[in-house]
Amino acid sequence: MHSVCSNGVQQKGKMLSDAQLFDLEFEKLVSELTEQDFTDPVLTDALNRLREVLRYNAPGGKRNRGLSVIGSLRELVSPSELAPDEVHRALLVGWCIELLQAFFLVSDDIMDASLTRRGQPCWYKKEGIGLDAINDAFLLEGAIYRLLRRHCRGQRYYIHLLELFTETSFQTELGQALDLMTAPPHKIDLDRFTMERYKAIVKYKTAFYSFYLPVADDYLDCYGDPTVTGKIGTDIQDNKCSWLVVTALGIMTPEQRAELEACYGHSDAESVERVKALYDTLELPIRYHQHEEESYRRLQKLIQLHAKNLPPAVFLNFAKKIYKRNK
Ligand code: DMA
Ligand code: MG
Ligand code: MG
Ligand code: MG
Repeated sequence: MHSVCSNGVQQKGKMLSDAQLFDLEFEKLVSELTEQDFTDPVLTDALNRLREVLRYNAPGGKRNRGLSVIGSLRELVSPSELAPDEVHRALLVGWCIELLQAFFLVSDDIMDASLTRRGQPCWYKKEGIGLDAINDAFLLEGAIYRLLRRHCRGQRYYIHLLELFTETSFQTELGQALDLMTAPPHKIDLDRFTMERYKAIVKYKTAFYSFYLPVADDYLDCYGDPTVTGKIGTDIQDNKCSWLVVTALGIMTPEQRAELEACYGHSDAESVERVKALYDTLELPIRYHQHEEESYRRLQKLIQLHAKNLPPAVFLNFAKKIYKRNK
């Protein structure tokens, strides 16, 4: 029997935190998807592949998005009114968000020609995987809807939940399209990099699906420590319209612009270093931290203003996790 407590569930006499419950749920979901759903023996190899794809790509992140579902539920419903199966569904929906994230990341790393993710080689970079990873990304996406169907079909919010996932996916895909078309390889045109375009990209490619404080992502692409972030940045090489380059363009001299023109979007180490040196001269790390603080203050005000019927913690808890993050 499970009995629900304020910040965890008692299981076999042991108190488990939400994070621990979340991890246990993953193992259940993997066996459900790979052992119970299809029993036709001709599918064994495909299901083994699915298991491998799930295990390599879904866990291993910060799990901010996934854990925020159960976290928000606990802000909204008092412990005595929270049924164990509601807790279970919140964990499950949390994993569906992590699967959506995994689906986007597997594809994103192919498109961005990235090398590492979460401290290990990107999935498509693994021996023998390559572009077959495209279908693996589809498997991750498909897994979301099988799980939602199995566990939430009987809920009155089922259709809304499905629409939330499909709408958010589409918004993210539009954001990825903008991100990619603003960064055509070998066609360096700094005039494309405007603050307006930058904001549209981050709003669609990340904010919708993860409440991201926009820009933290871009800063870490250049200044993050790969041993901490688990990924090596590629924005400069990929000619990306990032917060750093857009901000730099707004404050640089014509001479500095000519220098940027000559080395942005090139993948050799010397060009990348020249761009970074330019960023340092323009004191972008300091400007970024000022911007981050301002954004956080603005966010807190907005939350107070608009979170009328909901506990502000639902929004604030997430913002707190990514404010001043280095990962
Ligand atoms: C990634 O944007 C967006 C999605 C939807 C995965 P990005 O390429 O800037 O992410 P990262 O820097 O983690 O590769
Ligand atoms: Mg990327
Ligand atoms: Mg990308
Ligand atoms: Mg990025």
